[in-house]
Amino acid sequence: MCAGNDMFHSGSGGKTSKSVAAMALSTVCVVAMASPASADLINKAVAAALFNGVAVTSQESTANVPITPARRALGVSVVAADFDGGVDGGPEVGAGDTLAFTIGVTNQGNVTLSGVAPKLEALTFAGRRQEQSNPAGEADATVALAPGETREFRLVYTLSAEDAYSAAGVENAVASVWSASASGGPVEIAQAERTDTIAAAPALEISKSYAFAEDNGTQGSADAGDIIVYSYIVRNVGNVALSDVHVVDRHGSDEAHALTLDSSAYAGALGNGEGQWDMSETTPAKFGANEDANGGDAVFGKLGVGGAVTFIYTHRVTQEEFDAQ
Ligand SMILES: [Ca+2]
Ligand SMILES: [Ca+2]
Ligand SMILES: [Ca+2]
Repeated sequence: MCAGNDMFHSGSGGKTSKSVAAMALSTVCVVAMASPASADLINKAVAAALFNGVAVTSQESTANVPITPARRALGVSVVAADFDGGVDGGPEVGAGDTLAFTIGVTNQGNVTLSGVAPKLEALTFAGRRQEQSNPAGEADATVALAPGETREFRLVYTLSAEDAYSAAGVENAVASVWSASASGGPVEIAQAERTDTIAAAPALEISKSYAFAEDNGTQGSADAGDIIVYSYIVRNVGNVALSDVHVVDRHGSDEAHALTLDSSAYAGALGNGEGQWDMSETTPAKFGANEDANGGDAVFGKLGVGGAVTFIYTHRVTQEEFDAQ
């Protein structure tokens, strides 16, 4: 590199064969080069001038400047982790929905690094480790980072049924550990950790139907004394298991209700006779199991996600109920 003489920096051994005044009329060239095998920045300076059109040069003056050792280091931070429950099915977070991580990777060393990418070290749902490799996204991009530079990567993970339903409603049950990588040799990396919660979304759906077991008076219409079999299919459409599932069916249009059929208040045996409740599993749970340890009542103990149970009540229409319409 060549510069005006005001840029001249003296090192050691800066002798010249001509006066400083002569040099002031000319330029000073400083040659700088770095050797990868050396920890020094090698400098060789030569002074040059003219005297009556004839070149005058000095000897070489060397001043090797020690350079800072190369340090390859990446810092990682989890900038954000966003669940999208609307990808698959309802708005609650469940199977097929996504968890998008935004990972910041910073070059904390003093040399440019290439092939930089975030790396998922571990992802657990309610303590169960997910063995999938990196989530889909920009992790495969080959990125170069200058010292001090940060790049954010977005990676999208798709939840399995087991991921979603084992962790839903459990505080900080989703845990991730992140690091990063770069090409061209070892890199110092400080890992980053984060925990997240899949919000519980308890939800039930009921579908009611009826059929006449005894149809007196007007056919196909309820008369006092008819026997109607009511069926209620109750489905868990949320993302968490539900306990003590039962049906409350209020007959009559006024506030007092002429009759309330409440399966949780039933103390008799299950069956299909008049005045009896019956109950059975209709659909297995998508995750976990439907469980009803206590079979002696008309309350279903635990309905798993996606599971359905059918309640049946065999009812003789009362005069009061008929009058209340
Ligand atoms: Ca969903
Ligand atoms: Ca009838
Ligand atoms: Ca029960």
